[in-house]
Amino acid sequence: MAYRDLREYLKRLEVKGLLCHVQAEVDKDWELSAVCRHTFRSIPQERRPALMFDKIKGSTIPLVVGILGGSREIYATALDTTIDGIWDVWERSKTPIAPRIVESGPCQEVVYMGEDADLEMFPTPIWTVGQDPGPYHTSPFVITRDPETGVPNMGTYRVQVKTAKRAGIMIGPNRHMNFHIDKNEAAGKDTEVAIVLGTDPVVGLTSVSPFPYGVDELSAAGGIRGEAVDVVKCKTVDLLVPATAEIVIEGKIRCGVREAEGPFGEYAGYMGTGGNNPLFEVTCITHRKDPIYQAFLSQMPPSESSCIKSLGREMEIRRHLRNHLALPIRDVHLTESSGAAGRLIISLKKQNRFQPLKAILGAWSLGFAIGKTTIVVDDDIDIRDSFWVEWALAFRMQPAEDIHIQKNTDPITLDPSQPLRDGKSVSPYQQVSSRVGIDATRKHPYPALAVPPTKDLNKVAEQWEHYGIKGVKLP
Ligand SMILES: Cc1cc2nc3c(=O)[nH]c(=O)nc-3n(C[C@H](O)[C@H](O)[C@H](O)COP(=O)(O)O)c2cc1C
Ligand SMILES: [Mn+2]
Repeated sequence: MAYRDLREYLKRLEVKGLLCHVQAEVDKDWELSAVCRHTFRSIPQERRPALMFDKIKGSTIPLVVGILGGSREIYATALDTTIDGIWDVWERSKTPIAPRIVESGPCQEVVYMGEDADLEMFPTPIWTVGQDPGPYHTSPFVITRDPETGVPNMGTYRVQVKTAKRAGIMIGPNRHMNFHIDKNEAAGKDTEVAIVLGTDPVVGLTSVSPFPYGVDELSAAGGIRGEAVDVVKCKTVDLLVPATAEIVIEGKIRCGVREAEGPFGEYAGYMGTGGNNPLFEVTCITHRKDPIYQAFLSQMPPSESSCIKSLGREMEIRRHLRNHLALPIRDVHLTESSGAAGRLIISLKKQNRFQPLKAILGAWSLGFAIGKTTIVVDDDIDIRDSFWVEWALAFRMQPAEDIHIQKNTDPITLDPSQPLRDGKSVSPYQQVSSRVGIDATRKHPYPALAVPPTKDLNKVAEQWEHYGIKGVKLP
């Protein structure tokens, strides 16, 4: 049974001991972000809890963060599975189930129209204090519709709350919402928008994951849940939103209007430049009684953003390499420190010498900018442990033969190492990057491993206590 809503899911996190309530009153304008940073920096991923701030200064609305991507365990719980089951559950997105329209839903229990619709009524935090221009929604599920086909799209794009009525949205190049804005603007029209905050967890996971253009993320979510997402009609725009959402902000992107937005502390760990970006004007706000506000932690890795992105993208890459290119892939990993973008590691059970390069080029051919450094290793290497990846790089790779550099590739737009042009930084639309692929697989028969015989290791493990060496966790 799929989770009905955010609340049911939070209960499950609590039962599993994965949600920590912060009962002290916290100031969202400086303190909250620092509490999150310490939590993510100091608690290793395997033990990191999601956080629920019960008392935000000046607000009656609690805030949850880390609830989708605080850790892999949390992500698996969101999908109602185990870490090993994530792949199979995610595969269900390939058999979508269309949303089911219902007459009414709790997301519209409280309605604010016109002047009463105030974007500043929520405890929206300031994330990089002193550098972000103001509060940002980091976990908006932004729904728009293709004006030609009528197919909806949902994606997560940062939203800067500017005033009670206006917000800025940063939509990267090739993001699907841009196609809708472009088509509407060509016809001189505004773009209707619904910003959804706080839903059943699968909806959020599909909002941040790359599906091909034309796939309705709410249908993909239905497929994963094994049950349609119930949706209701918005009050002021012609869009459908999850009926059990905590908060829905309805409004319009003004045709042809662009305004300063950002800068914003980004997932690469640096300030991302702002720019002239679309302007959103609110027409209506609806929410549940006693709503819960959801945010994603981004900025410096490790973050919720990099954990979420790594899992969604790893699955897409793995699917492509295995299912389309028939490569014997064991595992695919986008590292947390690279913000699940810059560094891609692939392990495979090599059958011939062409497969590592094929895996590298196959991953690069996907439409999202990942793997500026892509490393392929044999299937005996644990690619989630950087120690063993470095071991493979040290002893299974010869630079003159095994490094492949590709120029003129699409960029990771928030990567500050982009070369300057005429001494100036280049806009995301004009950046051109390059990539390196490293084949760190064995190219010929290798000497035996220099470790004690397995039978001796096993025997010693069996009688380990007898040696009195404490603090060792044997495999
Ligand atoms: C925490 C988080 C924040 C994100 N912020 C943005 C953003 O501000 N702008 C953007 O274009 N993409 C952002 N993304 C990536 C998009 O959500 C992602 O690429 C998604 O697939 C976009 O949907 P679309 O493919 O339907 O356009 C963010 C992802 C995460 C996990
Ligand atoms: Mn999409």
